[in-house]
Amino acid sequence: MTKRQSGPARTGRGVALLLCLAASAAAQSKPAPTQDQRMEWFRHDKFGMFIHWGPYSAFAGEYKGQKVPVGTEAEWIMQRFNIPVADYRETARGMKPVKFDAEAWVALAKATGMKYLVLTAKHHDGFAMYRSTVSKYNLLDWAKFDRDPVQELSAACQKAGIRFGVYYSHREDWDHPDGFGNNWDYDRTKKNFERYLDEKSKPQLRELLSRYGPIHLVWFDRGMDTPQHTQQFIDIVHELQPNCLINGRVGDYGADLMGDYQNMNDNGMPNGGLQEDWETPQTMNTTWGYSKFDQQWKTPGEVIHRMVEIVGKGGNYLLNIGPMADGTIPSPSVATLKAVGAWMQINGESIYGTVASPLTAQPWGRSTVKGNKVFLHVFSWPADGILRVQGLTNTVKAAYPLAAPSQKLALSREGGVPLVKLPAEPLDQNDTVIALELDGAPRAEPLIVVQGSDVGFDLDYLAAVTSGKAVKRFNRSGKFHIAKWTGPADSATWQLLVSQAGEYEVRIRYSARAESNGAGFVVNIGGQTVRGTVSGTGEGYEYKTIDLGRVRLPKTGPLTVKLQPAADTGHNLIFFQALELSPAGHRMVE
Ligand code: FHN
Repeated sequence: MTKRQSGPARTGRGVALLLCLAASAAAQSKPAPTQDQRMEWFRHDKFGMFIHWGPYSAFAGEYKGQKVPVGTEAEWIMQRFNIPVADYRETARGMKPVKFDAEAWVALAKATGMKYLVLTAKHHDGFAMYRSTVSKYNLLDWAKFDRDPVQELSAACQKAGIRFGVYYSHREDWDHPDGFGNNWDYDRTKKNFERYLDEKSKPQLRELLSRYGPIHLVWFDRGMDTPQHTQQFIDIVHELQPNCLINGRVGDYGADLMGDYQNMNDNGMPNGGLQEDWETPQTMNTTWGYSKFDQQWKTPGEVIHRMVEIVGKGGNYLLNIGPMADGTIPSPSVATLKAVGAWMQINGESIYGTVASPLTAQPWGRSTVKGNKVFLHVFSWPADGILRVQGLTNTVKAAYPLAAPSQKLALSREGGVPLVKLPAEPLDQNDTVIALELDGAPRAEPLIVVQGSDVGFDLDYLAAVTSGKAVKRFNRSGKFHIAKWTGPADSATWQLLVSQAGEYEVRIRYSARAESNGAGFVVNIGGQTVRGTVSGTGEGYEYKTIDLGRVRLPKTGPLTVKLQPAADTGHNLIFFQALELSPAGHRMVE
């Protein structure tokens, strides 16, 4: 017997609506997560899968006999050959990914040791890889393929414990008459960008964030024109999914970071030292979208070495696959990912939850750090079987290969440098990881900037020790700087070794916004004070070199240089690039 409900009948849709309302009420009653809380998983997980997949995959790098050159991006084929919208749409109509298997893709990511996955829900070509009610130009309505990859991947990720994210090209859209980028079909002067944002970009973002369960990351690309527009996209994400992260490319590349973390340029690798959260998107060959011509695949060793370098510098690695239009993942990339996964199975502890290492690159490899352990990644096996850990000042309590923890390795010290007696043979041809247990958090000898024969010093972010709020950052236009200093407690200090006494010219290289006009800073050079006044260089990142006068360095030997704001400003003083000390009359090369 069926029990009759009292009150209005609950249809399936009615129940869903009630659940939705209850969920949103619960979300509203909870305080919004702090940025640190939102970032927790990202800081731990380190390694993600990027997937570029769309109608460009069907072109596979070729249009009417014209080939996208290897080394360039096959997903840009529409733009490269100015393919008319009507033509491109015909190819998009033929997209039938019958071999697409969300669970297999997610299983591959998981077996590789990746912890998050980001799919191109819409790339610059404007085609949605999910059922969109905002635009019929999507895989289901346009190509009549009756499966929704965003839905299937989201479900498969949830099942496998992988965090799911979507890439959404919010500014660039070559299909929409008002979107950015297509000036071959559409007249640039007649475009109403605001209309594109309101009709397509923002509503599609809302769809993605309200239909597919938890979205852990929205990966925007190519920036946005104004901070106001950027903020509107950020607000949509925060309104619909308060825990969701937003990558750095959400905003204008020439303006301050508005996302949760910074992105390097494509395949970008910083020299190190960044004091912010960052991620680098990287390719497996030389393109993001599938190209049948590009066979320049990275080897498992190259992928592992890059991962270690990225993670050892404090970043995240978002490694791309470019499936074919039918859903097949190119076999060379599958083979590489499986080999990386085998290494991760044994050595994942040296990657997940680690932080940047204070040690610089070593002749034999690199290092990563977790708590009181440093993981030595041995890429090339020392001929004498002794690992010299340059710069590490801690007492080493124990050493063992991560692949064989019971095999304790003999320790000694030579001239203050810790030595580890390695096993007879590498345990892994690409990277044998040796764990060192230390007496505390890893500490490194301070970096000393040594003077070249007669060229003086270029004191940049890399060799600086920052304190207070001053931090080393990347600017998305490809440059590194120190920013966020607002008062005298925020500083950068360098240790130098002077080999030539005499008269030196002092210059500073920075970019500054108009708000800093007239603010002062102080450079202390071994007890001598040089003062400067900031003059704005423009709204973007226009680095200028400014003369600060001369100092006399009376003797050779160690010298400390310190830069700090002269007074509290309440905002970032400058985007500092370098202090130059050059023997009088000698200008440094920029
Ligand atoms: O233009 C895109 C490109 O096609 C690709 O999506 C990469 C991935 O980081 N992002 C843009 C270029 O920076």
